[in-house]
Amino acid sequence: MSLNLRHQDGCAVLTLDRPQALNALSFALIREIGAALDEVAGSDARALIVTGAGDKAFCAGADIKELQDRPLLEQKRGAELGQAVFAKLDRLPVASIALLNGYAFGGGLELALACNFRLAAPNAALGLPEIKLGLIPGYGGTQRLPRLIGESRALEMILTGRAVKAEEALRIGLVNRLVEPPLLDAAIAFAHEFCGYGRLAQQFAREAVQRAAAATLESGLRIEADLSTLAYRTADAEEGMRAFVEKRKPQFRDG
Ligand code: DAK
Repeated sequence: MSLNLRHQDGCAVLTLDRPQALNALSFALIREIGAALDEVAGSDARALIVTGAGDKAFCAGADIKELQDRPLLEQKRGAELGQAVFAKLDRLPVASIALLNGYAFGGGLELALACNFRLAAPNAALGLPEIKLGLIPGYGGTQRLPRLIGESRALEMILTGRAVKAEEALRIGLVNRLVEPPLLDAAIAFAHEFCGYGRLAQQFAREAVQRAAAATLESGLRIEADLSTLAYRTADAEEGMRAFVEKRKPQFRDG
């Protein structure tokens, strides 16, 4: 196994564990990530944190040694596998946080982009260096990066392969926050900012926001009207509003 899944303080913590290869994504590791995400989906975790073993890298990208000399059809299947596994993060019942503890390059950054949030350690460096190998991103980078930081900035990163350090990543909206060691504690504290609210309301909110990218404003507003009405029908909403009126802390039960 090149992956480690454990639970801590209500969070599932998924650690890419190939530090000798800077946690590079072999196809076997991508499959393991897929299986682990299924496990997280079925667990009672309230958030997912994805990080890399060691203090040097979150993930240095696709395993370049493995990528060489493969038939085109196999390459296409590989891209589809990576895309499908990373897309599982969109459908996960809980929000996901990429804890970038060093290099986040190529497929590693694409994995982080598929998470809902990104936290950057002081030594984080984020980039899509595929162009330097004669390649272009294949695990969602050309689609998710422009949605996050805009077309022009995304193209600059993709065409130059330039790595962006933590401060710049924060400034351009590529990461949500900078975090200091102990990094996992910082990520768990971030998760706890939303973990205590009802899971259903969080799922509806994530779905409404995720669908904004593909929808016209008109159809997006309809989706929001439907999902906000559905949220209103939950026991958690009833409890939340009653607790406000009774001036007490709500007890959400995910119902
Ligand atoms: N793959 C395999 N091994 C890697 C690796 C990688 N991506 N990155 C690092 N390593 C290995 C190194 O080979 C070295 O192993 P040994 O030589 O000791 O056996 C070990 O990790 C330590 O690395 P370095 O000695 O290079 O460490 P440094 O601190 O000097 O440099 C670095 C760190 C991150 C700057 C450097 O390692 C580096 O530039 N790494 C490569 C970054 C990169 O180019 N990543 C891949 C981008 S391409 C697809 C289409 C496209 C893609 C995928 C699929 N399909 C159509 C299926 C593209 C994906 C990408 O991610």
